[in-house]
Amino acid sequence: MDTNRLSKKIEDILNSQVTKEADAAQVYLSYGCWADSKGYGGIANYFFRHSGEERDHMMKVMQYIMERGGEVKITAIKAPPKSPKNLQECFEKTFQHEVDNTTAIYDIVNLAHDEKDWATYNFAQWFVKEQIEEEKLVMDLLDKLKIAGGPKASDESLFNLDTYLGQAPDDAPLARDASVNKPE
Ligand code: OFO
Repeated sequence: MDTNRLSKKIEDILNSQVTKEADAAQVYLSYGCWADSKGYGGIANYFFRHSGEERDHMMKVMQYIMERGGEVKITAIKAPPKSPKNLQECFEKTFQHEVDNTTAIYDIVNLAHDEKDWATYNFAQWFVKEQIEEEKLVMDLLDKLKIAGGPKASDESLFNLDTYLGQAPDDAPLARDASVNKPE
C-alpha cells in the first residue's frame, strides 16, 4: 500500500526547498567568515546564528516530507557566492537571497493550492510568516548601515553597528503583533 501523501510534484518541490535552505545556511556561513576576516566580530556572530536558523528550516522541510510518507533526497549544495566587496554589498546580497527564498516558498504555496494539498499549504504558511520576518531583519540591517553613514560610515559608527548586531535579537517584531500601546 502506498502511504505517500505527497504528489510527485510536491515531493520534488519540497526536496528542492531542503537544498535551498541548506544553500542559505552556506551563504550565511560564508558571509559570517568574510565579516570576521574584516574585523566585524558582531556581524559574523549575527550571520553564524542565522546560518543555524537556515539549517533549522532545512530540518523542518525534511521532517515534513518524512511525516507525509515521502522520500527525502539529500543532494549536493552549490558553493556560496564570492565574498562581497563591502558591508553594503554584503547586506544587499543577503536581502536578495531572502527575497529569492520567499519566491521559492510562494511557489510551494501556489502548487499546494493548485493541487488542493491543504496539509502542505498549511505547513508552508509557517514559512510565509518566517520569510516576512527574515526579509525585515535584513531590511533593518540595510537601514542601520544607512543611518551609520552608508559608504561614508565612520569607524566609530561601524564599531557601534557591529557591537549592536552581535547582540541583536534573532526575531523581528511583526505588524500582526503591533498595537497602539506597543507599536513595534
Ligand atoms: Fe530559510 O529563511 Fe532565510 O532564507
